[in-house]
Parts: sequence; structure tokens; C-alpha cells
Amino acid sequence: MNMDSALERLNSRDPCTRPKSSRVSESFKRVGILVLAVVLTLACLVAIGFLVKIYLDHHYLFCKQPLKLVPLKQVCDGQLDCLQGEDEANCPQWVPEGPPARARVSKDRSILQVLNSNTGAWSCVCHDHFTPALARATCEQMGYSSTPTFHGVEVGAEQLPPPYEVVLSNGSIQVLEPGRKCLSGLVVSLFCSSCGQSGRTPRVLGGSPAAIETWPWQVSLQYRKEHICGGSIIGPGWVLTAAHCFKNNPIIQSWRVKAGSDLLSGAATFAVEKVFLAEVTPASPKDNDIALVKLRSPVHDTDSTKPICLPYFDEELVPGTPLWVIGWGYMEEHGKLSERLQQAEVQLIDKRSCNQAAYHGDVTDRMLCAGLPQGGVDTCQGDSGGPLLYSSGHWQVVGIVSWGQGCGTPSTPGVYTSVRAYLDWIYAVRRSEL
Ligand code: 4AZ
Repeated sequence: MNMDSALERLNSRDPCTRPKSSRVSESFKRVGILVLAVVLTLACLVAIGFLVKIYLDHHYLFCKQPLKLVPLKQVCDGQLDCLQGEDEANCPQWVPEGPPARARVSKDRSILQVLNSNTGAWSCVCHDHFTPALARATCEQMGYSSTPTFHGVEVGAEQLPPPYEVVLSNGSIQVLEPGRKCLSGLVVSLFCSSCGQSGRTPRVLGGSPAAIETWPWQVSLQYRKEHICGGSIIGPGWVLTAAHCFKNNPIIQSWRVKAGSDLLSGAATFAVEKVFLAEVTPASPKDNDIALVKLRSPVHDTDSTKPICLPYFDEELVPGTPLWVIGWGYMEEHGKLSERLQQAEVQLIDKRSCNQAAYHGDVTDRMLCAGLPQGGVDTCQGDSGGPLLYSSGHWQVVGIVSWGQGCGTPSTPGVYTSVRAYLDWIYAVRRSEL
């Protein structure tokens, strides 16, 4: 056979005359590559879109009108950037300190005192005609909505002025001038809520892992799933914490409260409805470091979730009083968060020596110092907002972890917001939400 004509025939061979199976597999390959390319491109686009969304969510708020991105720094800064006000809605709100509550309870057997607004004098209340309705109205004065309990107790003759009678007027308590004699001579001892009951007694000195049943009021406040601060349940839908936790994290919907677990990861979460601060922008971030978080749904009492008591208005603790601190904060100054709740025993340190030794007058009358003289046991970053605890049969939150120089260094103890100094503010906020 002639070679040229054979090549010619080979070259001119119609592709359609190639075997069918190879044609099918080739077009399969081509379609396959095309599909793979499209899928990969789409996956890349989705991944990029996802990353862009994460970036934008972390740095901007989306304004619908005008259509724009507002940097998070401008969110909740008091200036409207969105026409519909999205950037200033759902922000922590400021509640100034109003007039004091007209009722208070004493460390002396939880004896009720009421304010006579005419004379400005505080007095005990006669037990004779005190009713559950009066008890409820009195506790509402202090922002409590739960069913109170009360009983009569004897007081010494030195407890002057003599007990007053209170009556209900338009749903709130009214103090009567002493007219009727208090025949029983008994005064009202009032408990507005059951609180401060721990299932276990802490025993270990120095930092050690803690069980939530020992500290069932302890919660973790998380912003976008990240632990930022500790906090304490003080009522079914209320958490007490520090104001500085909200400084760079102002969007209420991004907060969750984790309760009922000593582990940071596993626990029930509660959405936040409102956040209240005692001051918009305090002169110093150390001042008025207190916040109240109102939850969207109440935390019910269980072995691992219970409220802590607020301190009595007249209970001033003496330096050296043993106190406890708890939290998931750093285990050392530049360390990392602890997955397991930690507990430690500290002591109240007198303000003067605290200021003299370390803080040059920055520790005000509305703050407390606590630690150990030799250092080593202290709160640290991530413990902020958590409680400084005192036990007198029941547990009370006497302080809120606020600030300090370093962690655990001798002569620079932890500084805490004094809860007792903010009782009227707490009462006013909770009363406003009854
Ligand atoms: C903080 O950064 C912090 N040692 C909390 C408590 C203390 C220091 C710092 C006290 O949140």
C-alpha cells in the first residue's frame, strides 16, 4: 500500500467514525471538568462571601436607610448614623440614681425599716397589722416581684423611734404617723426572696476547681459565643455584672448568659432583653462599674441555678473578713481562660492601706479591696463582673470584680465595686421593670 495515500486517509478520517465509547468518555470528561470548575468556583464564592460576612459582622452594622455600613465604634455612641436609628436601638441604657427606696432591710435579723417622707426618719414597722399584701408592696419598693415571707421579732427599747404602722395607698406603702400603739411590741422581719443558698460548702484555700452547685448564681456572659465576663443571678430574670463588660460589646442581641454549669462550654443559654448601666460614660472607667442584665426569660431555681442575696444596707464588713471569689478568668496574669470554674478565698483589705500601697486614691468609697497580703490569690481578666462573696448563714454578693493592677501581685489587690453603695440604684432599675 502507498504510504502517502494511507496517511491521507488517516488524516481525513471523520471523527464521527471514531469508536463511540471513546467519544462518550471524552465528552463526559469535558462536562465533568466544567461541572467541577463551576462547583469549585461556587464553593470559593460562598467561602469568600462567608468570610466577608464574618468580617463585616465583626466590624460593621448594616444600616437599611441610608444603605450603608456603620463601623461598630459608632454603634451605641449616642449619635444617630442610621435614619431609622438601628445603630442606637438595642443598646445598654443609662439609669441615673433616683430617689432612694422608701424601704430597706437591716442586717439585724432582716428587720424592715421604712422612710417617713415627712420627717425623713427611718423606723421599724409594727407587726400587728402587717399583711402579705403590705409585704409584697414593700418588697416591690425594692424591686422584688417574688412572694415575700415575714414574721414578728422583738427589738430592744433602744431601737427608737417606736415602730410605725404602714398602710397601702394606691398599691404602694404609706407610713402612718404613730397613733395606734404597737400592742405586740413586735416589729416586722422581712425576706423578699429566697436567696444565697448553696448546695455545698467551699473548703479549699487558694485557687481550686469549683462545682456550680456551690455557687449556683455564677453565670458566664458571652458576646458572640465568647466568654467576656462573669455575673451573678440576683433574681429570676436578673444578672448583676460590671459595666465595663459592655464597653466594646454594646449590641444587646449578640449577648448570651450561660447558667447552670461549671464548664464554660456546656450550659443552657439565655438571651438578653436589656442592659442597664449606672452612668453613660463615667469620668473614669473604674467608676460606677456596675450593670444589670435583664434576661428575655427567667432562670428557674434548680440545684445549679439559684439567686444570690444582695447585701444589707447597714452591713459594713471589717478588714480581714474572709470572702470568696469565683470565675473562669485567667489563671495567671498573661494566661488564658479556664474551662472549669475556679474558686478562691481572699480577705477584705482596708481601703486606706489599699490606696496608700498601690492605688493613690483611685479606690473610692464605692469600691472595696480584697486579696491576700502576700498576694498570689486574686481575680484576673475574664473574672470581671463576677461576685465577691460573703457568707453569714446565707451568701451575699458584696462586690463585683472590677479592676486592679496585674493579678495576684502582693500589695496590688483586686478592686471591687461595692454593691452596698448601689443598693438604691439596683432597687430603682428593678422597680422600673416590674
Ligand atoms: C480585668 O482585666 C481584671 N486583679 C480584673 C480583675 C483584676 C485585674 C484585672 C484584679 O478584667
